[in-house]
Amino acid sequence: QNYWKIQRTKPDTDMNSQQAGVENATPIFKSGSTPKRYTVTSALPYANGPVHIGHLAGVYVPADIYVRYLRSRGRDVIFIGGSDEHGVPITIKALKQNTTPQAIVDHYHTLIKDSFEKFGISFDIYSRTSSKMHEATASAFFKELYDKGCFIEKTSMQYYDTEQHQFLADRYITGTCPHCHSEGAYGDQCEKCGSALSPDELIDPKSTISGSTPVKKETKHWYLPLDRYEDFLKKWILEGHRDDWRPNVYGQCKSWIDLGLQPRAVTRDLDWGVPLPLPDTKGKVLYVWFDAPIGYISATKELLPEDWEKYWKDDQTKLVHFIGKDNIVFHCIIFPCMLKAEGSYLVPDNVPANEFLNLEGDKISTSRNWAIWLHEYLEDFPGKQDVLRYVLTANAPETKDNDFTWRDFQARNNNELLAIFGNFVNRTVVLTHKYFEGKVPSVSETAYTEADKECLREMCAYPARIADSLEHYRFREGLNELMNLARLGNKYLTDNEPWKVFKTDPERVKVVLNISLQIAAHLAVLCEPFLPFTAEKLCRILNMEKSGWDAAEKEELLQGGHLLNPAEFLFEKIEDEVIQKQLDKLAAIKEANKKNAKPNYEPQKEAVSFEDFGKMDLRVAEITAAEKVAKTKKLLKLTLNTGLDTRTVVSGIAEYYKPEEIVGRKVCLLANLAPRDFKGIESHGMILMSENPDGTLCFVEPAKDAVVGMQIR
Ligand code: B3M
Ligand code: ZN
Repeated sequence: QNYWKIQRTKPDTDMNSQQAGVENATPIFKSGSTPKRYTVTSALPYANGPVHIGHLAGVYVPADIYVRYLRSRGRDVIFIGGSDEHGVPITIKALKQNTTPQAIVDHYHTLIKDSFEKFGISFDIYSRTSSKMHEATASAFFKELYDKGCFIEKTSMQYYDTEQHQFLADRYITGTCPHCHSEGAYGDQCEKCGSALSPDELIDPKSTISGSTPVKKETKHWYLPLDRYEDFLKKWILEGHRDDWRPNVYGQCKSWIDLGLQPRAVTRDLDWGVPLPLPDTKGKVLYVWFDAPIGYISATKELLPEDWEKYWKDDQTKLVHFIGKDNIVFHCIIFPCMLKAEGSYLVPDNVPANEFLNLEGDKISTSRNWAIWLHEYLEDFPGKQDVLRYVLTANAPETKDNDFTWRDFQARNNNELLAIFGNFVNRTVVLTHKYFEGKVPSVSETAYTEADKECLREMCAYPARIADSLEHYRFREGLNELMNLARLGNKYLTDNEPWKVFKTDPERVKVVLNISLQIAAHLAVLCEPFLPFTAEKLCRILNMEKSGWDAAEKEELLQGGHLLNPAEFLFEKIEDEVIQKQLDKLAAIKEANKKNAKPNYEPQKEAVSFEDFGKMDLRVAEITAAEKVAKTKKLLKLTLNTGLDTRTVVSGIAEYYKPEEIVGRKVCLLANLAPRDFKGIESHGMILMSENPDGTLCFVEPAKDAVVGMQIR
């Protein structure tokens, strides 16, 4: 039984201080107005493992495209990153590896920082939350809210592991999610449905340290009363950002607010974290999700000791948080309530959260090593950072979860980057060297045909078109427009066939190559946010200075007579064996997972009466035909001989069985399950399958001599 002795944070504070931090003039950027400066943050990755392609696609590549574009427009922008070094995932890893949390974060902070740098994620600072600057900033922030009476102080009964002599919060406790009923939800969040939880809400909680069932023990914590900021959130988000926040973000905020906000604990009984700046609170630290977002502020202070406040407190500053969808509630509800309570900080103008990226049809999972790790990619594909940036942007999970496959990676490199972008630039430069000693041919506009003029008009429309996509965080669309510019050049060159015309009309070829070179130069400017390594190489080939976005509004970027450098390949073909090696690596990981997977014995369900059991019509059936259900990955349409009749049953086993290999097999059928519709196919019954520890499914098969149609009792 939880009991709350609600004590006012400071007895002498009067009642309205309990409303402290609610009625204040938090600076809010006027959406749509022109910002004087930008503060762009990207989620601080936990320093308990490397970065993988899901992080890159979800957060860091879009953020980097956005800031590179803003810099290219000459805007005043700071890009803030860093490692999130507190939190239970880190202490659990330290426990498992018999080392200290500091050793864990030192190792992974360096690995992450280094791999971001090599991948061209262009932070202005990449800091860390175990820094002294952060500890001072976060504890001062907490103390300020405490002194203003913003917190509720509450003594309550919390879960405690008697074997480990430790309170259980966040990832120290796991159980069934009360909302989506999936296993493995944590004390602070369910990763499956994104709900923020408190340990008390978990069904059948267990300690993740000892596996034991925890007991309740009294402890005191401080809570931020989110419910007090409901009016502010409704006005700021539900009214103010209905049209410009992504539907997935807006929708999650709306359901959170509509569900009714509860006070959230902002402190924990842990010894790894920012210590509480209050007397007699040894062994208590700030909750990681209270301290981590303040990491954006402390990193800014580190970067700009004199000027940092302009980037966090001036309503001419546009604040944008790049995150994954599992961080929405923390960046759109909890952190803004903290900022609102403090009163002088900006709240974000936009939080363009991406959905999740899967790998070869399966959820990326650190614990199952089911990922493509950035540092390993950089080793296996030296010089191919832009290929991965390209593929992750082209497949970005901007509105729904998406899938990365190595075959698609290879196809996009070979058929798009190489065959369109690279091929166009290479032919243009090689022909200019061949026919005009590498000099941009001088031409007069009078020599332009109508088609030439149309092509140049099209080319000059791209800076504004791509800019519009990027200003509105539509990065896939922006990249596709960039490739349309490359397609425009490729088509123009192919249609004009300078290699054929040169013999008879070299003057014409001068015009064709001059225009093609202008397109190549525009690509060098406009591709930089997406493909910075390619932009650098292309500028070198064209012997041109890196120039800002607005230069690309001009038609002529390379004057007649300008000397190019020797041609180089921008991209190279990725061969099948290179991809096969990666696929073999993943197959080995899948195999290892299958072997090592520990069975998760689900607790026995509640008792049922014999009568209830008797209502089920279980019988032996035989599969007489099987086929895949079109446009689905998981479904097979089966024809069954049940002894009673021949019927159709749809079964979600396509990932585990090929149709041709199961015809003739006997199965256990639940024959009287109410019919259900799957993609327009009516299914009459259900085949019994068992789930293996690694999540794969297998048949529950009757004995060889079982007779088709007979009852199973
Ligand atoms: N460390 C990342 C995560 O939930 C989390 C982000 C903090 S941003 C302030 O994976
Ligand atoms: Zn859930």
